Amino acid sequence: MRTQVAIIGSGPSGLLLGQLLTNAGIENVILDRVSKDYILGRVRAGVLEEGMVSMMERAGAADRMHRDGLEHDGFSLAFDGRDHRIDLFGLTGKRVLVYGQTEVTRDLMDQREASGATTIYSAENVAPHDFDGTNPYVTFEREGVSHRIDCDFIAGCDGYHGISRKSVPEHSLTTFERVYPFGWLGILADVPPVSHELIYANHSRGFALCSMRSASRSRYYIQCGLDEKIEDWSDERFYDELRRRLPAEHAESMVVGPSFEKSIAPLRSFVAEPMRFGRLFLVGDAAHIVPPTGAKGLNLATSDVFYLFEGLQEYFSEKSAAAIDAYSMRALKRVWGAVRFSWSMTTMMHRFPEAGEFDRKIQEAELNYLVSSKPAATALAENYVGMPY
Ligand code: RFL
Ligand code: PHB
Repeated sequence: MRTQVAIIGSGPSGLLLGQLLTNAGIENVILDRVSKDYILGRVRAGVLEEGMVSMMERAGAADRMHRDGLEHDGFSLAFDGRDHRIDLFGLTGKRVLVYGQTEVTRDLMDQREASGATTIYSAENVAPHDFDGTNPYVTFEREGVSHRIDCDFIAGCDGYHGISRKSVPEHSLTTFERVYPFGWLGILADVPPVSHELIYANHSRGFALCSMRSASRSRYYIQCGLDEKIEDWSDERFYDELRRRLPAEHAESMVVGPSFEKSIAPLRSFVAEPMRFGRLFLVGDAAHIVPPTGAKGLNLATSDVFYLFEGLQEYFSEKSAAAIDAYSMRALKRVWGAVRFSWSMTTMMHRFPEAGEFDRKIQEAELNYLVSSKPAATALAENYVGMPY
């Protein structure tokens, strides 16, 4: 088989890149090691920046998102027993859209199917080859048969645990990492959200986040130790702990109900540089991970796609490699901005096991500064709604 761009990974990065390429008449094949249903069963991000919303529009996959997504003008920082609202729209003129990654993925899969482009699910032993030369190719197995796809470029959209980054010789890669000493225990439940906007709570018992997927579906998280086991967290225990970390008005009015998803995610910051190796490009989580506190992971994957799509389009239509050559530098500049923001939100909102009284006082002072200074709140808000591409 031959194609112009072989895309490894059918998460949001791979699907979005694939759709933009297809719309521009550039042939591409997507390969994923798991099934479509497995991918649609994953519960991840929920907050989309305006840049991501316009990328979904460019992909032609925005109808359901506009119909069902919830526009949010602000969110709350809860500490000292009360809410402090960050007026995103008032401070920046921009909003965010609350719409789950699962739905983004479903919309992009539907659009891809409608446009007739090829996706190969349940592909085993996917491997990129010869990307340092001019004739790269990808091999994989399916139902015991080996296959080869020759291509002009390979896009590694296969997430943090994928094969693309691991195929790059170690000496060509520099990595930067911070692992946080806690995780997030999250649940999904069909109960109305405790508030119409998101609440990020800093509490002496640990961080909590009240988010949502719709007016009748809530997504709640609490900071937990890395040694916690899901089996030990009944819904009752989870809600009790969540309520203790929220201002009284929310704790009292919270509607509880059975969860249908419960998982623990560790928190880390990670960047691999550069993001291009000859004819292989790393995109999204394959190149970088941010802790979810700033809601940036999915949005960052999208800006990578934007820069790479521009590069590939310029290459195929104008035979110019200038934008491809600039891909890594342009993407990494925005990546580090989001890594810094996510790290600072994480540091400001969580209880660190090793933190002493001094650190706690600094955290309090920082939160008080944020909610009493318009320039400080604006800096937070402009990062939250997303820096321009
Ligand atoms: P994805 O979504 O991980 O998709 C990668 C795809 O590649 C496939 N794959 C392979 N295919 C072929 N061969 C291989 N060897 C392969 N290895 C992997 C996988 O099956 C998968 O389908 O990466 P992508 O597209 O770059 O998208 C990035 C986003 O998914 C990610 O940034 C966010 O979801 C991060 N994230 C969150 N971000 C937020 O903004 N808010 C959140 O609340 C939030 N929660 C999360 C998260 C990420 C999580 N992960 C990665 C474990 C919660 C979790 C649990
Ligand atoms: C979510 O809804 O899953 C979500 C929202 C905001 C975050 C992280 C996760 O910062």
